[in-house]
Amino acid sequence: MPLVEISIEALERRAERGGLAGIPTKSEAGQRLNEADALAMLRCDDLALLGALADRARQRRWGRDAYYNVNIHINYTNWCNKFCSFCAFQRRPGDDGAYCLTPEQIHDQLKAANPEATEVHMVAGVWPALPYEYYLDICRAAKAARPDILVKAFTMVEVDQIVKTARKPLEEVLADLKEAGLDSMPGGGAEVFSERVRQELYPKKMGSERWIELARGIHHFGFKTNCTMLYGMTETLEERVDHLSQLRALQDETGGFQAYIPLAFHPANTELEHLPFPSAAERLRAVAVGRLFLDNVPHVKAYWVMLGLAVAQTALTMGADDLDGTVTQERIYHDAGAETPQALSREEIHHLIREADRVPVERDTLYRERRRFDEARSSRVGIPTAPSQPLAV
Ligand code: V47
Repeated sequence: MPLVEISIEALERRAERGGLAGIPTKSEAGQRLNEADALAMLRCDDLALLGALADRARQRRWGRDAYYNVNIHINYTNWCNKFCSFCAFQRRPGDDGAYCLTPEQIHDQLKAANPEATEVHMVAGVWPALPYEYYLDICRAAKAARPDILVKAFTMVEVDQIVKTARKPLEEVLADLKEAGLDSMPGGGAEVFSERVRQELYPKKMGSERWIELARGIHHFGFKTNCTMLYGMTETLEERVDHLSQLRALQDETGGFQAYIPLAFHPANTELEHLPFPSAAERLRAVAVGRLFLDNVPHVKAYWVMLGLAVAQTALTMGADDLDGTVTQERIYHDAGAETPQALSREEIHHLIREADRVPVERDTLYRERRRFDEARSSRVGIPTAPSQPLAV
């Protein structure tokens, strides 16, 4: 029986047993959940119930659609002076494996990359000696190689450095970046907005106030961004709730976040290697709670690179409506031990989505629909039949 036919009374009876009394009624009525509700949901081990509630909220907004895009990741440098304990990607110039791509290299990589890609996602480490022109040049290089591609680049941490390097007001920097080809921004760099955790694990990175101030300025300027939460380090559940609450409050003010992406901490090759990778249940809970609590953020992304394919696919039935994209060449999570493939083909993404009983919808960076693949298994547009074997996870 489809979940939509389960009565509120039945959901409430079950919610009471799971410590979530009242949450189904509020959520179904479109009433905002409060911080105590969020904490109860993060503590709740009735994942099936949470998933069902989140799925109903997703379904009211997106029906059976599940989004993805055809994208390319370019992590333009791993030089970084922030030395965050959770990061396996950072290097100092001269270290083994350290690199910084020139604009020409970025141009050439994009020329050679999947011709169907509509987005390049460029994020990297922070290195103050890189000149202001470098950031403009890499946007220009991307557009020169692929005039039709949308450039989504620079987390708030990178923007903070770019503004310092430019010695100009944020608005002028954003205008320069826009002219150079920037179209939107990703969601990273927020980590978790707890001053206690920041002092312990990433003291050189800016605090939550600056992150919020930059995001506000960027949204007011007119760029859309995403938002994230890096969870599974040493933060408490209360600190996770506070983070989500701050994101929701900013979204009420600006409406500039397109998608929320819960980022599960990958400990391999980091100073926090002793910590466990969040369990599949915890990763799914993070997706479901994101959907239910962040009622004003339209999309919840199941970023398959870090969730794993099976969990990302299941997340499509527990609140997520987006799988990110084909993601060629990602480095940040793979350096931290992610065992997911380096890229997925469009066919593999369609297969994951269809097997979750959803309809693949290709979007661009700004969530404008490009193509809907609502035919059964074979395609009108030449997409081969999905593989009959389950995908490796
Ligand atoms: O800010 C770094 C996180 C972020 C690790 O907006 C780690 O569409 C887990 O934000 N384990 C960058 N996470 C990536 C990012 C992102 C990814 C995909 C899509 C979008 C989007 C944004 O990755 C960093 C940090 O929070 N991170 N190291 C790690 N070991």
